[in-house]
Amino acid sequence: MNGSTIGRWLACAMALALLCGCKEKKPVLRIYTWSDYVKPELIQRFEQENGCQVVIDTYDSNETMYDQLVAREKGPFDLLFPSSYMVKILRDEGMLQPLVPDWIPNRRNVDATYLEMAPDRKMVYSVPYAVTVTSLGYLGTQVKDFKPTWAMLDRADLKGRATMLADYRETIGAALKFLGYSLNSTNDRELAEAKAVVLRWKQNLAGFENEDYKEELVDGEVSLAHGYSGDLMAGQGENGDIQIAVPEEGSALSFDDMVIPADATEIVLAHKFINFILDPRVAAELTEYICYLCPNEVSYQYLSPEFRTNRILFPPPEVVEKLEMIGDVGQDQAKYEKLWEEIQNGG
Ligand code: N2P
Repeated sequence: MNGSTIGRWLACAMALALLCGCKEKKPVLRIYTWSDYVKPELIQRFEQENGCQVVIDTYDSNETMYDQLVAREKGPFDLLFPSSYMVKILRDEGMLQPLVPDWIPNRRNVDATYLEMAPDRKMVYSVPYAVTVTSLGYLGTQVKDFKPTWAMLDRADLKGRATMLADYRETIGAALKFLGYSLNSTNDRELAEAKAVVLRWKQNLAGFENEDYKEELVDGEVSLAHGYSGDLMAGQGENGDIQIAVPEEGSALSFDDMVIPADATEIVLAHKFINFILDPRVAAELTEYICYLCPNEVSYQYLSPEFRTNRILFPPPEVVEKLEMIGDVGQDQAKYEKLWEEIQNGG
């Protein structure tokens, strides 16, 4: 066989392999999660290791995700990343399936301190993905005399240069904390007071935003933003003037968890994904990319000193004691929805 015959055979073989490859249908893992919440390289690694395709769709709040699931306009999905209070709502409504513990051996790496605070401590339906400490981000050179207090949102010199989250449990929660109440309050008088505070803040704000505030702070379009800790931290990487503080009146602590919906089809692959994320080295890589702590105790040794000593990722005890987990308020969720509608329409 001469060189050109071998060449032709090789070309044929390659074409055949390509053809077979195209015909072979890869399983597709459909993920519905928050924006900027995965590291693309890790997704590629998972795809390669498991011979699958991962398709990601994003949402900007728990409530958007819930509404989409109910409306069935997207999906079905194989994995969701709701906050713990929303996990409880989904579970109570029969929208989740229990996890198979034996398929997630890396569950043992989850940080027990965080697990103790989680509503689903035994990880029956959910496994923690990342922790958020809701904070205030601000531009150090633009905001004079910054004080770590929600009262910053009242500052007249920041009129039109501040934003708050378009996430009603967070924003009404911030007002409740400012007033000295629980951010899970269901008391009508306390909620009415909180509404009045948010309406007052609204007069001073550029708007309520869940995603755009990060770039706006980076670009200096706004000087103060109520935001999710990791988004603010990631912004610091782009603009070194950004500072982050947790208001002294206290703030929200939330976990986003990995859950498998009841109508998922790639159940084994979804478990493999959860187990992959819980691998200590993967978790450390993810923490450093998304800037939210993956509460994986074994992973902490792999974090760079800069991340390991970060006070937003690992808040000191005096901050932790002021944080409160956003919890499910049951039927009273309707009160929050109504209040939020009034806030959006009023003022
Ligand atoms: C990611 C926001 C996720 C944090 N952009 C909300 N808990």
